[in-house]
Amino acid sequence: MTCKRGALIVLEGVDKAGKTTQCNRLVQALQQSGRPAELMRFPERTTTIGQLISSYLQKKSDLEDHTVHLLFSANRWELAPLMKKKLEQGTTLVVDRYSFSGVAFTSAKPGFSVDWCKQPEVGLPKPDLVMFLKLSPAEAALRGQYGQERYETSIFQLAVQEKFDQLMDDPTVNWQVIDASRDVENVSSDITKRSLDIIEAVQRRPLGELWK
Ligand code: NYM
Ligand code: MG
Repeated sequence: MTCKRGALIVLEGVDKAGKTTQCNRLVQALQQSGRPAELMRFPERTTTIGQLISSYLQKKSDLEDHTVHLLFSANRWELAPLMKKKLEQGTTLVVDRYSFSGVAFTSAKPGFSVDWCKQPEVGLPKPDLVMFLKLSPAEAALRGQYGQERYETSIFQLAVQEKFDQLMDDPTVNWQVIDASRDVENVSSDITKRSLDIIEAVQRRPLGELWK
């Protein structure tokens, strides 16, 4: 029997869209259906690089904007070998944010182009499916206050949403927009169905490289 590779599935969206909840539910649903699946997230705050990022996000330290962008990217690169290994072994990875958050958040800052922001991401494992959990700013506001971390303001999130819109206009990436305003169960079953389809489809397809 040939070993079927796992799928690389990413959930993206602005803060409060429900990514973390949906990633957890998806991993559970896949595991319950007998498919090997694991959760990953970026930033992965437990590594040495991740700790620098976490301290920056919590405003415990300041980092120059280009520097922090490259640290977010380095945090993905340091986990890329592990990701490839798990995918090859047949485990599907469900990832809470990826390069798209990296590009959208930094390019929402003044003086950063989308093109510059993409460069350090080129060649990373390419997601087989990126689901964008779409929630309007008005609906996000109904979900309560933003947290205390850097970037968690409605004005910045609006700029980030515009950058995501720009990034989604890219036929080289398998973007699928999910209406995240529905109740948790509806969103969850939608996401699970799309994931099962892609897991089936990628078995015969090699893993790609992002933006290459
Ligand atoms: N973020 C996340 C970036 O600025 N660049 C990145 O590459 C990634 C992956 O960090 N506001 C931002 C988006 C979020 C924050 O939040 C991480 P969380 O709640 O850990 O997903
Ligand atoms: Mg969060």
